[in-house]
Amino acid sequence: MSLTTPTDRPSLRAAIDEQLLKSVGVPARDATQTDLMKAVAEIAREQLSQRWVETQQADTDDKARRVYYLSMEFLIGRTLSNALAALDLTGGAAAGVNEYGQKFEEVADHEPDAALGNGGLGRLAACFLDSMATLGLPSFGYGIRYEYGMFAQDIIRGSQVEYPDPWLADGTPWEFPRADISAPVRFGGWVEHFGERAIWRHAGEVVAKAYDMVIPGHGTRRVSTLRLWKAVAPAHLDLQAFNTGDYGRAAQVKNEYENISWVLYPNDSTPAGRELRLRQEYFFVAASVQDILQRHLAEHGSLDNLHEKVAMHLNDTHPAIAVAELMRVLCDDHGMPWVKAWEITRQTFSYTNHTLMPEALETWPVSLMQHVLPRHLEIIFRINAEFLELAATVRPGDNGFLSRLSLIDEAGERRVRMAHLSIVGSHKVNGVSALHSNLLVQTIFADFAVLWPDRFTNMTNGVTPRRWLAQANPGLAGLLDRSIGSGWRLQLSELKKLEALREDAAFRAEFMAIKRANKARLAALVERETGVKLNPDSLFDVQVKRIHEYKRQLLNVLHVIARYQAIIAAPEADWVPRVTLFAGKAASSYVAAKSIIRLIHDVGQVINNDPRVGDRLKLVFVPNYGVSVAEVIMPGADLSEQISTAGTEASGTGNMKLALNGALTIGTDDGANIEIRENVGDDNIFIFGLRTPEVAALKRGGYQPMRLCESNLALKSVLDAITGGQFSPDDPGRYRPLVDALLWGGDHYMLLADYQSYIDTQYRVDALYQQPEAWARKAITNVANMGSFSADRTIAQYAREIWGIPVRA
Ligand code: 26V
Repeated sequence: MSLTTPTDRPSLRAAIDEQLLKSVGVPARDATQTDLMKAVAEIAREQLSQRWVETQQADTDDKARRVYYLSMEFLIGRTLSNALAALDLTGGAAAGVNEYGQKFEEVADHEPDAALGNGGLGRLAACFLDSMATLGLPSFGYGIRYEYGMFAQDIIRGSQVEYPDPWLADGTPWEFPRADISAPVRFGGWVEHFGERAIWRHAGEVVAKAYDMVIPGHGTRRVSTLRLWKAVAPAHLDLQAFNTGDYGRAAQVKNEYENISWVLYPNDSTPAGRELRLRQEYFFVAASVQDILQRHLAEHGSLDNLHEKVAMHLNDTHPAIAVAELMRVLCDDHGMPWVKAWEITRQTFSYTNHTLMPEALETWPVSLMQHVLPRHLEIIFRINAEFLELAATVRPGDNGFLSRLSLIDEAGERRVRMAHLSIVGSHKVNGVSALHSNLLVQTIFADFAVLWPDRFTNMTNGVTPRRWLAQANPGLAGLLDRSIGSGWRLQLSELKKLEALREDAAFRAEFMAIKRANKARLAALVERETGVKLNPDSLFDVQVKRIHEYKRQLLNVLHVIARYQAIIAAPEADWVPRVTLFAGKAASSYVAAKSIIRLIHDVGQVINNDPRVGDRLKLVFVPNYGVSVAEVIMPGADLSEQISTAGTEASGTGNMKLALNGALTIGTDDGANIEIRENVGDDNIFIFGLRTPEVAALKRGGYQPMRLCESNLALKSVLDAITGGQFSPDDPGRYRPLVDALLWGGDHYMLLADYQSYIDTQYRVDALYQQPEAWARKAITNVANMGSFSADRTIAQYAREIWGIPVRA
């Protein structure tokens, strides 16, 4: 099957006509762009359905070993273009749409993003599904069918405002409701014991209903399934209240159950919502485990070989309760002896950690767990008792060791440590970059690594080249197809062939012309969204990701202000025109992150409207960052900002998408930046700042940010401009807290320690940009060496080393 974009396919005009009538319900002559989008989607849907049926049939016939990826988040984005590409219908659909006098890109723009995730962890899950399907792995993703996804971000007078994201309001052509697949999920109540046997007398029950999204593989007819659960109140509950005529009460009861799948949790949440979060986690895990066991029993008739046929993967600790749930089902529902059930459970699960940040490590109060999941709490206590007994044999008498390992944190209110449950309940645990995996065993999981050194491993993240190159950057994809063939879509290491073309001046010119066109496309988006006009010949410097102090968007802003002051001081100098572009969302309760967004806008107002600056510097913030916005930004970037404090960014995947699209990285020695450097070579990346051990040493030795400020006049002048109200004349104290956190609050993420190194490096970036041929060579070198950052490589590694599933070469 050809994987190039076909231009010579027969138009799908007739099929679109038919779908407009059959599924959309409008005559062809009245069809809007949205109608056309839906009609084309229906054509793809039908073919996806065929492939899904074939795949399930084949896997059932083979009694295949399957992998189940349990994740609270799947940041899918749009589906149409990806589905058409996988089905080899891209050219035909575009031609068909053209016959209605419409452009395909505009039609496709009417599809809302499925934004069922916060950031990197959720997008990684989506890239992984694409790779699992493409590699043909018998696989399912399991998650929640949130009615409301990631909030939509608007900017009002410089500040973030959040709006709900009712992405399903107009229905979606991409889901297949499976009316016959549902699972009861129980909560609360108490436990009764009869000798060895425990019976959970639950207090409430909700039904999980399955909705499937079909994830097509590329270059194969095989697909993966994303099965999402919706919470529905049990029918008898509705009836009771209805029969008494109390409709208000009926609705209230229904809501109490159905709110479980209403809304995606933003990254940091309020205490009020925490119980609901725990219910969400258990809800989708319990439904998924039932579904998995049912499939297994239908094929094998016994649970004794579960671990031989089933791999369940925990995407962070959010689904960790699955360990206790599987134990409960095996022992309580199927009467399996504890020891045997534990062996099977441990062989079945594996766990990926995605962050070292202490505040993101999940723990649940024992009291809350007692209230919501009393039987699971008992099971966790028993797992813990047996685990600590074993640990005590390794270091007899070392109580510190035992209390650090315990699944229960006994300091203050007793809490269940979900990461500990995940480690104890899994046969493999991995981090997401080489550095991160090393830090895990040296720091937060060091005691576990003493017990089980072989349990810990690394799986460096990757991204799918189908979405992040073929779909997002058709210009570059076309050039690659013409120059090195189309094999890179399935074998990203083919990009290495670009190294030979790097010395070809005509190739470089074409490569940079495509970059220029992508920058113009991005500039058009920026103008539409913000009203600011950008010069596409400027250096486009982008930092796009969640807004968080550890990611140090504020350090980037300090550089922008320093540059602004330098331009004002020497307007005649040979400035490289630069655009600094930000995009990203702040958690709604994260005050400092929201303040950084506002600072970006306030500084942008001043700089963008200062006639002394002109095109030399622009600062823009693209609102409502998400998958679809990223698809426009990644191809239009010259410079990728990856400037987290060393040791804080587990991996980063935006760094990979940007480099794959020909951006050079300016970054710290952190996460996957390190592996990107190893691949592209030191001369093709700008690394600055303290390294992880230096960060740790400086912290130990007594870090004094104020000293750094006092000894650096330019830095002092930048901070003075902020605190003096230059960017907020109406409210000069607005950014006091941000600056105080640096000078007086200990500068937790060490912005000032890295400041001068960062500024110096930015000037090295300018110098390179002034040599367009040298820049082009380095940009091409970056693309050429991104082969190992394909999610296909990552998934093949998981399949072989963790899940034990055979993959083709
Ligand atoms: C924590 C919580 C806490 C409770 C409320 C909801 C919620 C949602 C997410 C998280 C943890 C987020 C962890 C995360 O996204 N880590 C990112 O994972 C990427 C994929 O491995 C990686 O590239 C990024 O470096 C890492 O920050």
